[in-house]
Amino acid sequence: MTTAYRFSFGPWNIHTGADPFGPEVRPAIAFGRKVKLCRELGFQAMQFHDDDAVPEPEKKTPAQLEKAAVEVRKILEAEGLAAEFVAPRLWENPLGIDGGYTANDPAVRHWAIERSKKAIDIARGLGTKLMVLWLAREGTYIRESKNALDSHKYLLAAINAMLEYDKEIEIAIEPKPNEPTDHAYIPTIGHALALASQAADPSRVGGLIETAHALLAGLDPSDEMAFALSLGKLWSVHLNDQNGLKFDEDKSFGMANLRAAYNQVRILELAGYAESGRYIGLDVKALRTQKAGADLRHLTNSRQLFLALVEKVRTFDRKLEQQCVADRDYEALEMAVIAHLMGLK
Ligand code: GLO
Ligand code: MG
Repeated sequence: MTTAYRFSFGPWNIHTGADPFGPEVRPAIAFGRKVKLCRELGFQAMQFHDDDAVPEPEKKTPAQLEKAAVEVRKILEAEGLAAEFVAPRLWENPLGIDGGYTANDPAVRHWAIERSKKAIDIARGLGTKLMVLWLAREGTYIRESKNALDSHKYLLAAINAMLEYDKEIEIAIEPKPNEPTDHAYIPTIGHALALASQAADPSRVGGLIETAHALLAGLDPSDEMAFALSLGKLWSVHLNDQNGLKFDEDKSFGMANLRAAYNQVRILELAGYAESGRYIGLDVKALRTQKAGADLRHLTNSRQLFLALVEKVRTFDRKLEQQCVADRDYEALEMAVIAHLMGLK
């Protein structure tokens, strides 16, 4: 069995700290330094928002975008890194305040699609064909403010426009049930893949599952992953953790729900995810109040815990598992899992 898991994160995962009620607690780190840290910390790829790679994409032509992205690709390659994906960051532009693809204003919907095409130009320059759609503001705070029947048609039209713009590009939808909106339109991977099945080319639309997003939907992240894996549609993951229904914590992987983390690793192992060549993305953030100097530990701890859990999955007593299942003795199976995780004899 290979141990060759490949890891990635995005520039937003090394960030300035603050909570909504307090001052920044850490200085920002320049992009060039983040790239070096990426390699030093044992990661193989970086993930990008379009404007992480090329600032102000709206002001540039497709050729300019691709050229600028090629320069970023050279910086990555100098460190032996690849770009995993590009995500159009619609949610930070004032135009997209009420959603982009599902905005009521047709001019905004047009802008959102054009901006997504620019993200595709950037992906081309970076040398990746994977686009991630985190549908941040594609939902509502007030249900009556949009017609949800139309919203789903608009989402499909936007996906089809991207597939049409570039025949190579593949789209992974990253579902999330809430935050920043109250209700998001694509809350789970089931919704994402149902939409994908209706796209002009369903073979080029899949999903990215984030642990915390499944937890926020009250679902088991490993079952969400299994659903996508069974359809050949898990094209990336955002492993992290979430301590129940609170703010969007992006905690280090396994730090709140160790057993659930074990089960995510177990399902990835059972599916041979490492062999698929897909990345283990860690969408984790340093604790809001963590001071500078110790603010990279969320990445290294998450990676270390993931690899430790791979070992735990591989060394679990399969015979005992089969015996417990055959005997329908689930108390024994559960205790065996916990004893294994805790190193009890
Ligand atoms: C926020 C999302 C966000 C996306 C990223 C890539 O909750 O998880 O971090 O993963 O913007 O699209
Ligand atoms: Mg994410």
